[in-house]
Amino acid sequence: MAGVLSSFSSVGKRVRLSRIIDPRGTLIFAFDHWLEHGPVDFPEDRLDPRVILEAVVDAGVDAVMLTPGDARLFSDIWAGRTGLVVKITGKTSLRPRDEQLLQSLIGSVEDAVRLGADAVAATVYWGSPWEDVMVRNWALIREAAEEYGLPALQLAYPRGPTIKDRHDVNIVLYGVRSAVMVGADLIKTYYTGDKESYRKVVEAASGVPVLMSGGPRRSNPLEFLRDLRDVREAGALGAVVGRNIFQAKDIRAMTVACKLVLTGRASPEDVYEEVR
Ligand code: FBP
Repeated sequence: MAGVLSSFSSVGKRVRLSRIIDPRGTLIFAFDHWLEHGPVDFPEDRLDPRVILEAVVDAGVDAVMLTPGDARLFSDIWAGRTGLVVKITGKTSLRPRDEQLLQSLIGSVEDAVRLGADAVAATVYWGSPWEDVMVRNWALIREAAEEYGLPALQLAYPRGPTIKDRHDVNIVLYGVRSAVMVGADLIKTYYTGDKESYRKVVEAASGVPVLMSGGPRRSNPLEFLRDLRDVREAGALGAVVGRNIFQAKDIRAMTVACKLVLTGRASPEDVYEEVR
């Protein structure tokens, strides 16, 4: 733990991060999809957010990442049982296509503090026509979070008209390097598809912990579990996963499997039977 945390001079940040970071491999559950994507992400039997959240918390994630409204509404599920990251930017998929390259402010650092959050999160689409707005918002968020000793996680997502392949290693590490330069305490970004290239991404972060963003559900969970193993072996801190968990056949089993693989306590093949 000291390794990851020692670079943080703020006592508050160190204490809060220690509540959500497992140095063996951190698993954070992302659950802002109703806002970001809408019903398309939720099959008939997954319409109730409480059922999903209860299963994931019960299975033992290190933290949940929620919007301010959901964090308040579902505090009976997460409080005292797991860490909380409050994401204070968002957008819907109902917007006109090109405006989906903007994440709007949906809350504040003070909201996160009031909710008892261990970190605050915000997205920057590096390369978007609205990059300027998101970077300005980020600067204000980071500064306010600093005041409270609250770690600031950036979802550093390269996305915009000049970007052909958002998983390209040079594009991903450009986004990561940019996130470091604007003061992110933790960075969540895309997987580049293999261990060697992800090592470069982790190196570009200059010691700022990197978490892989889960992405759309893989039809074969074994492939996803192998990615988790590889990102960990590449030196990343862990992963922030949404769809690959809440759209899994068995949410609880998939959560446990992800955690075991990320912490190196089981191989993807060991746990595959439980989640296939
Ligand atoms: P997933 O594991 O489902 O990809 O969740 C991670 C996340 O960053 C969510 O926080 C967010 O809602 C979603 O991905 C964004 O997805 P998209 O890349 O389609 O905008």
